Amino acid sequence: MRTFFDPRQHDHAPAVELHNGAYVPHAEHRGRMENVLATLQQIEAPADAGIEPIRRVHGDDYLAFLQTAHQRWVEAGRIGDAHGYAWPVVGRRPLKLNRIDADLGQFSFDASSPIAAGTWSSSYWGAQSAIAATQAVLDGERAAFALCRPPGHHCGADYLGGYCFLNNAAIAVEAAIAAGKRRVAILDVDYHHGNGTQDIFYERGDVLFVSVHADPVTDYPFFWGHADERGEGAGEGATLNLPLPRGTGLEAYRAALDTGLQAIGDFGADLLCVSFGADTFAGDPISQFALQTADYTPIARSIAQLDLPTAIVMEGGYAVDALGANVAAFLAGFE
Ligand code: OKP
Ligand code: ZN
Repeated sequence: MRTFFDPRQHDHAPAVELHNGAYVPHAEHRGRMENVLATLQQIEAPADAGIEPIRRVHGDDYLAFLQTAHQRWVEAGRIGDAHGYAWPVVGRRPLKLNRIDADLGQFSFDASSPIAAGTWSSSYWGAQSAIAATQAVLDGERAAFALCRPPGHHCGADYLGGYCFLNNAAIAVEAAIAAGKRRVAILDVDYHHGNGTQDIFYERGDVLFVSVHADPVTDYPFFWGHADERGEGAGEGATLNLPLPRGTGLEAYRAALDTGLQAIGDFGADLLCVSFGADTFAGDPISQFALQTADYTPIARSIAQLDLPTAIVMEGGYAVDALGANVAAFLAGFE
C-alpha cells in the first residue's frame, strides 16, 4: 500500500505530559514512527499542497496561534515546551487576550498536549501526508496510508488536545470533497473517541462520523463519545458513537464494528477515511482493550469489504515495540 511520511514529522518532541497527577515522559514520541518505519517498506514523502487544504478545517486565528505559540513562549522568558494551565469555562466569552498563557487555554482543552519548538512543522507535514494519501486514492489507489504524527482526531477547528494539533482525518475528508466527492464516511477505530473530528462534522449531513472507542464514562476524552451524541441540524443522525467497556476483545469489538460498517454501507459514501489507532492493542500502556496483533488483519478485512476508496490516517498506538507489527497487520487486511 502506498504509504506517506515526511521526516519533518519527527520534529515535534515534547518532553513531558501530565498523566494521573504526575509529569511523565510524553507517550507520543518519535520512537513510535521509527518502529513503524522499520517495519513498512517504500515510504513516500508527501508533496507540499500548501496551507489551503488545512484552512478548509482550521480557523486562521487558531493556525496563527499554533505557528507562533512556542516562539511566544520563549519570548515570554520561558524554557522548554509551552504548557497551558488555565482554561475558559464552556460559554465564557472569547476575549482576545494577547498573553501566551491565556491563548494556550483559549485554543486547547487539556493538559496533555504541550507545544514544542517543532510542533508546527510536524503537524504541517503530517497533514501533508494525509492529503497525499487522499490524493493517491483520488488518483485511483484502492487504499493509501498516511503515517501521521502527531495524531489528529482530538483537535477541533479551533482547539488542540489529546496529543493532536491538526485534524488529519478532517483535512483528508475536506480535500476529497474539494476534489468532487459528495458523501464521505469517517470510521474512527482508535481506542479513544475522536472528539475533534466529531465536532468538526457534527452539523454536516454529507459527512458520516462513526467511532468505536472506549466508553467515555471511564476513559478520556470523557466529555464526548457517548452513544446519545448523534449529530445536530443537517448532521442529525450522521454521527454514530459505539462505546465499549474496558477489557473488550475481538468478539465484542467486531460486533460493534459490524454495526458501524452497516451504517457506513447504508450512508452511501463515495470515499472512506479511516482514523486508525493501534492503542486498542492489549499491550498498550495507556489503554484498556484486549486486541492482539493478529486481530488487526480480520478487522481491516471487514472494513475493506465496504469496497470504498479508502484513505487511512494514523492516530494513536503507544506500545512502541509492537506498533510496526500492528500497523502492518492492519494494512495487510486491505491487500
Ligand atoms: C491520543 B490518541 C491519561 C491522560 C490521557 C491523552 C490521551 C490522548 C490519546 N492519564 N492523555 O487518541 O491516541
Ligand atoms: Zn487513542
